[in-house]
Amino acid sequence: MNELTLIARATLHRDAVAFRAAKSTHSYQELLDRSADLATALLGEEDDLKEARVALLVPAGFEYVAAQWGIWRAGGIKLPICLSATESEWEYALTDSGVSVVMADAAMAAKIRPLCERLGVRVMDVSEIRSGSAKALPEIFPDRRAMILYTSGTTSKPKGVVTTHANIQAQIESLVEAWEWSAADRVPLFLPMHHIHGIINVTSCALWSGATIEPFERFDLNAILRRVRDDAYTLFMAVPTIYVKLIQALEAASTEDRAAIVGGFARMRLMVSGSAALPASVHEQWTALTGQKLLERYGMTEIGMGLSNPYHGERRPGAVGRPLPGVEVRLKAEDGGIVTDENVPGEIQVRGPGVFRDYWNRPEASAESFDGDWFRTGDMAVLETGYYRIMGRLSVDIIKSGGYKLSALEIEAALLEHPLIAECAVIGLSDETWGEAVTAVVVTKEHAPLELAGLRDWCKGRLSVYKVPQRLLVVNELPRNAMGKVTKPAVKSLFL
Ligand code: MLC
Ligand code: AMP
Repeated sequence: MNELTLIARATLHRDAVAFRAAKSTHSYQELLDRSADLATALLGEEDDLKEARVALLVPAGFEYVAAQWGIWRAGGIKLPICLSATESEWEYALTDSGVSVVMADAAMAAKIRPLCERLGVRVMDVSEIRSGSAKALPEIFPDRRAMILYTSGTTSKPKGVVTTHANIQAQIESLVEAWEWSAADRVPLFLPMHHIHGIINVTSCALWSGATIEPFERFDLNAILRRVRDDAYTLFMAVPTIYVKLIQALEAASTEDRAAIVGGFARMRLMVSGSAALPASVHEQWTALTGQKLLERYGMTEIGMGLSNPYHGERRPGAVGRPLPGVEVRLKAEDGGIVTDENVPGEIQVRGPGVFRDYWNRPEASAESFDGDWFRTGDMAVLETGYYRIMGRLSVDIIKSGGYKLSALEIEAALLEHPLIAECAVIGLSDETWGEAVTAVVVTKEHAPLELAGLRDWCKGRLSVYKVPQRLLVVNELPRNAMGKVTKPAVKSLFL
């Protein structure tokens, strides 16, 4: 069969349960059949979508993956978009990537249709696509482009990270090997499906292995804890904010409930944390509560996963371990030299088959992000007794909140539209639950008063919920250097 390996492998587990949800279960064979139907519907009269961009706006679960595989089997590039984004965020992603079709479930189709009509983009409501009419599908070679994920960074607008099928396969194989995924695994899926953590680490690794995924439409803490207590899972993957929320929930539970839930966590074979720094204190609290030693790993949309504590061996709080299989990592010092010694900091640079192809339609940004064939992550690290430890980011304009990467510049651009804001600087301040809290420091026009609650209300509908400032400081002027440029370290020091 001329299929992509991820999809061909489903034939090894035809009757196994791929998705188990409260109301339905779906086998791997159903995934193959449904994705063929959706591919056929997408193709219409064509033989191959030839890398047309298809946006995906379907909640996590069977239908999401069937649509994802359908796009790939038809030869398209999948662009997953955030279910809770604002209309202007959707518009940016659809126009920047030149999407021709949006695949959505009935509810999301209704929401996005007015925008699509304005943009001249077709909406395909997957709930209207019936089964049974699959046609011959094109052969897809691994060097074809497969996916675009929008990522925020040091530019005010997000950039589309393009990965090929070969990149995706390399990212999956690395994790399946390192963390010993198998068909016996059962994993909950509650992370957003427009980022690699949910798409690759949870869903694609599980499906590669013949494992079972239990999807939740959102992070529904109580529903998840009920299933943990039923011993529903062997594996658990989450961002640090979720572990903080789980600790709070366990501490608030009755002794009896806590013991039952902790038992479920303790019996899992592996619990992973990543996407943002896991404070050593949270790592230690989790071990004290459940007996589980979290495995912390480091990754990025552009590279997949790069560094990981070991599955067997020491899992060190505060550290991210060693390079994963197939990944090469080096540290580049500020003076341009390659770091060869321990305890000397440098920028993490990554090379390997999992590293992305380029940023969509941004040749300059793509060229700048590589140092030869090494990808420049913009994260600083140091090697300490054999393990890497992340020290922070080179850019103060990148904020990580709840595991989401946010651009301070994008939030500043939105805030400057506020009728009372003359100038602003957005920073991330350390926060126990969210890792960093989006914080706005503003100068108002004619010193008009401005309250956080009012600002937050104004932001809703303009910025996704996690980009809305959590803290606000109104000042008479922003700290500037001798050149008149706002200096963010000085802005941060206003809070000390
Ligand atoms: C939401 N809220 C926030 C917030 N996000 N407050 C502060 N900071 C934030 N970042 C507020 C909302 O306004 C709301 O307030 C309340 O919290 C509940 O909102 P919610 O959206 O329902 O929250 P919840 O479901 O609890 O979400 C928390 C979360 C979510 C941690 C589950 O943020 C999440 O799924 N994060 C994961 C993101 C992710 O997958 N990142 C990976 C990127 S890939 P109110 O007042 O209305 O109650 C990557 C590479 C790699 O990084 O290495 O993996
Ligand atoms: P994203 O661009 O959303 O894929 O986020 C990638 C960024 O998340 C990285 O560049 C790091 O800054 C951060 N990150 C991911 N995992 C970790 C970790 N374990 N510790 C610290 N930072 C992390």
